Amino acid sequence: MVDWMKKKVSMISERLKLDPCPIGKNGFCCKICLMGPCRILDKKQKGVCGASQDLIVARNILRFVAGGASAHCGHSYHLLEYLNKHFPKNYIKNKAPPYLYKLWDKLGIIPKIKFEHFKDISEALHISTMGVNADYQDILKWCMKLGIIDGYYGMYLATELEDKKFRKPKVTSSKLNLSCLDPKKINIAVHGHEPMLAEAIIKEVNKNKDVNLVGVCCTGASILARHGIPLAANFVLQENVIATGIVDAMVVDLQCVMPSLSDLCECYHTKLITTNEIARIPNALHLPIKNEEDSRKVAKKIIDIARKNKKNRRKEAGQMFRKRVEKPKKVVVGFTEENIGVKKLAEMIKNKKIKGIIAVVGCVNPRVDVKDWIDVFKKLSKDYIILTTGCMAFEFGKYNLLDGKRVFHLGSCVNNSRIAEIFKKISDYLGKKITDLPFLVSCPMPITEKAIAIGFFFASLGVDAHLGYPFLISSDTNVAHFLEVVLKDKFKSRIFLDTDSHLFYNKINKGLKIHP
Ligand code: SF4
Ligand code: MSK
Repeated sequence: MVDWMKKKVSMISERLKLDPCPIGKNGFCCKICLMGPCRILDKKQKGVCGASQDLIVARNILRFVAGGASAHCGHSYHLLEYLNKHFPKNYIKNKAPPYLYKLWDKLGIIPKIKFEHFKDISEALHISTMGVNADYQDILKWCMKLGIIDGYYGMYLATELEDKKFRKPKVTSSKLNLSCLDPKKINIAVHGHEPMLAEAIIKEVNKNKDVNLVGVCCTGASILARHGIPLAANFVLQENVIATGIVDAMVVDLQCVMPSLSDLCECYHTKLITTNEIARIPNALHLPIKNEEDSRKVAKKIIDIARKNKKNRRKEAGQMFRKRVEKPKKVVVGFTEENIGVKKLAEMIKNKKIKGIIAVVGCVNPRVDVKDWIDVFKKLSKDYIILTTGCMAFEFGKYNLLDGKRVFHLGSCVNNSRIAEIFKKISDYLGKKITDLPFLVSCPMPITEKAIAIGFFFASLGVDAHLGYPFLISSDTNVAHFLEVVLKDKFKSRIFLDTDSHLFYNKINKGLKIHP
């Protein structure tokens, strides 16, 4: 970036100098009412209203999970509207293992009627306002309820609708990193999470040989899995896509789109285009889509805009790009619950050919050393099969590990439902409960609320969920103890924190079913 640009805009590496608040990071800050914010660092201390540290931590977690569940459920709801379909009836009952459905029903944590799940998300915000629910354990039970909602009405439903409409992925090879951009062609990047418009753009790009399409984040992971469209970047590298200077249009839908893209586009020639009614960004061109017909028209328009904009690239941009860009990474992608070979995996577990299956999911938090964690999972992949999605999957690709032999790419974040299906199918095949099998879900560096909601979903299935960044839990609270130990009573799973990758490795290497 040249000097005048640096004055105008900063990149994420600069902004990371802003330290995270050490109190908020552990969940000890309550700003739910205006007598606060109350910062409760001591177990004996109380907020102005009398709320304990445990209550404050639990309420903060619930609000986080509610945010995540609203995003995933919003995604599937947008798909239903786009496809002009209704909510399927008895969805959770039809999808969940019957013994789990019975348990959840007994605990009163499943919504039964359509739209009830949106009411539950709203109710979670209600119970965590000042002076409503003061029982931190009950609040954590609500987190499990929202986890179930996130899993089925969010991730499962979104994946199912996308598979039906846009086809189920097939195993294919592709490439990944910024080298997917082509200085000779018109470059369009699609970014966000809802792939409806991206699918329409693919069709148009196929008719325009001078256009090169790349993906970013989960919209990118989705079209990588379904069509082998190269993936340029994950969340943390999204700004770098624009900073190549050769992207003529960056098309964003929603979730995980940095507001800074607007500032960056002012410094480069890239046209920023927003495409979802609820996700507007200042200075971007807004072309919202509501249905397939809109998508077709907008896709054509975007190609025209990008074509006209190509002439505004800086002259030296192509040359600079060629000088700096590294070689593409080859990846094998497109695995699903149907083509991964569930029986083979089950037999490998039964015959002790592998110690188990670890799903490595979620974000890549720039505050954490990602290479360190990738090294740990690489070592673990000798004894375990690794399933991966979302931004973590991109990192496996970056380090040449997406080989489809020990490490399997299963798509975007909503495609975590494929992981749940694989666990369910293996347990059916072996005639065991999910919780009795050596499965683990690890989210070593969460960023978003969605990542935490995913953790609670897997815990509700009886799978242990590891988190590698503090995310509002500090290990010496009753809340952490409840999630790690008490949860086991009902759900036979635990949610635990391990921020040290080497300690994590030593623990996991001994076997997944060794609980504290
Ligand atoms: Fe403080 Fe209670 Fe208000 Fe939270 S709800 S800010 S703990 S007074
Ligand atoms: S995009 S949710 S930063 S994985 Fe799904 Fe990546 Fe996390 Fe967004």
